[in-house]
Amino acid sequence: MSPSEASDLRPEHLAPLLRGGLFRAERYHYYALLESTNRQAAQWAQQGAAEGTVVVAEQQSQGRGRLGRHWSSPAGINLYCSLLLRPRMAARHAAQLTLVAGLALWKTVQAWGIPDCVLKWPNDLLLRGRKAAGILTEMRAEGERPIHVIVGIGVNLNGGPGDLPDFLQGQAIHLAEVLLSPVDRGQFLAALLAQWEDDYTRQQTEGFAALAQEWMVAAALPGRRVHIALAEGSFAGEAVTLDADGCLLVKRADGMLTRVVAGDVTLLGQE
Ligand code: BT5
Repeated sequence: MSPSEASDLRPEHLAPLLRGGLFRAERYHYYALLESTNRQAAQWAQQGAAEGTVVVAEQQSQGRGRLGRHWSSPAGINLYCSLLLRPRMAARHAAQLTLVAGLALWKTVQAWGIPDCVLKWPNDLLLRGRKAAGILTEMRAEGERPIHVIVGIGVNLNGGPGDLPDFLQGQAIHLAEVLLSPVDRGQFLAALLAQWEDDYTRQQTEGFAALAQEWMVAAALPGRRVHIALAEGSFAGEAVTLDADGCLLVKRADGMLTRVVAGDVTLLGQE
């Protein structure tokens, strides 16, 4: 990693790129090394930090995925960032924010000149069938009211296969492997934050339904047959839409609508 690659997420580089709405320079916190940006953002939240606080680290020693899984976070090449939100919505709908983040990320990657990326419900961005990014949403709530929500986004940007641990070889990919040139991490983050703010504002003012169809398109799902693997078994059907809880509605062959709360969704060939 060269110093210039390392420097482009530093506040002095990023501040002029931020457009100054929700995500302002004074709410941007940059670290060389953290256990987890989500963890640090939660600490800021407990101390009363404002919505729009952003935590970024060059490297994470205990980057987190869902269900206690690990997020590989080598230094200086990728993006590890967490957004602190104080949304006006029911706590049970917080999974929508994972979907909003995915949509904003998908649009940002598309605008970067990578048209063949696709969202995988609920929290992955795939490129050429491999995982390029993941989202982890964590919440503290009192009853039905979220006190804060942390949306953590990890994007593989400038690494190559040699930066991945053995167990991720063939499963993960970096944007630069597709672009064949490095991504300016500061520009990418600023674009992502601007896009996130637009989509989040829509979700907060119009409701998630205003974004559901866009999300379905970003996941290449409308009208597609999908295979759903659940803990209790699997089935195939046609993806219909996302409901207010962020669950995927799938129509089975017998016409029955099934609500997928947690499961693995695979696209089947067009029939
Ligand atoms: C996720 O979990 O995909 C959510 C990842 C969120 C990471 C960000 S980084 C900033 C913020 N701070 C944190 O501590 N976390 C967030 P999940 O769907 O559970 O996927 C985890 C799985 O993805 C692992 O079990 C691996 O198989 C795979 N994986 C781990 N690191 C990866 C990487 N860098 N690229 C692609 N796949 C990876």
